[in-house]
Amino acid sequence: LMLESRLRAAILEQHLELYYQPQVQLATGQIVGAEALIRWQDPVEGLIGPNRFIPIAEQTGLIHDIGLWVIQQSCRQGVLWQQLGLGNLRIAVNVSAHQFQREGLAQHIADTLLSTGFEASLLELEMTESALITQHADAIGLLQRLKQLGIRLAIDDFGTGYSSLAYLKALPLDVLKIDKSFIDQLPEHQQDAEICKAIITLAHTLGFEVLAEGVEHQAQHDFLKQIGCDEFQGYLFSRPLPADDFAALVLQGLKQQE
Ligand code: G
Ligand code: G
Ligand code: MN
Ligand code: NA
Repeated sequence: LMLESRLRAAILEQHLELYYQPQVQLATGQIVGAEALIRWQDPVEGLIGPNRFIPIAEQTGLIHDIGLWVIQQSCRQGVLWQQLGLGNLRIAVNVSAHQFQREGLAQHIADTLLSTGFEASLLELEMTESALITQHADAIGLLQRLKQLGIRLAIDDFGTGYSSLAYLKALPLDVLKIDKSFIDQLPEHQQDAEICKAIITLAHTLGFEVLAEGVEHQAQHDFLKQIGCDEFQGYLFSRPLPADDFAALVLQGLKQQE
């Protein structure tokens, strides 16, 4: 309860902040987008991570206001980066199951795209398979409505939840994000290596892209590139960064290409 009232205050006092982790194309090494990851900058405690306050936000319903803010802030940031010459960067936003249960998410996203001028095709929603499928009676209908806005849809932590092949076939997805647990022991772990290859083949067959999460070592990177994974993110390339640091990293990359 203490944390709940402090979280309410943090929202009002604008102490929530988005960090951005680069998403990198394996074939070219270029930054093609970012995952937005929320942080709470407490004046006393310092940086508080989402694992501590998102569950409370979900229990109290504060997740709805926070979630809308995350989407709006991401779109604003994307437009700002375009104006700064960073190019057409995609921004991926995490959406919790609770946000799907309330009407109006699609409408809010449509309104936000319009008011910010951010291109729909550059906004990506990340959701976990379990959240989507067990929490929503008409997951396919909801995703179709979101897809009609022109945004991209990604399954987060792929491989750890409950999605059936029938669902994968029916859902209008763009990206599967392979969970870090399958990446950790690459390339030595024979089963994980085969699982990653199988996910990539399956995803490409269905017309989805694949992003590997939590890549920390060069050998993981090289293996994923070799087996045709499209993108990766992880500490090997960069931790999640404050917006200005992210922009500096992208500009540095663009300079090196010249
Ligand atoms: O950065 P990391 O510690 O950054 O994130 C921890 C967890 O918090 C992850 O599971 C991530 O998906 C979740 N998370 C980060 N930002 C958000 C957000 O804006 N909304 C929701 N619902 N979850 C988030
Ligand atoms: O659940 P989700 O995939 O949205 O959250 C990703 C989480 O993983 C975030 O907390 C993010 O900060 C963290 N993360 C990103 N890259 C790495 C990595 O290379 N190693 C580890 N240990 N965590 C990472
Ligand atoms: Mn995520
Ligand atoms: Na994930």
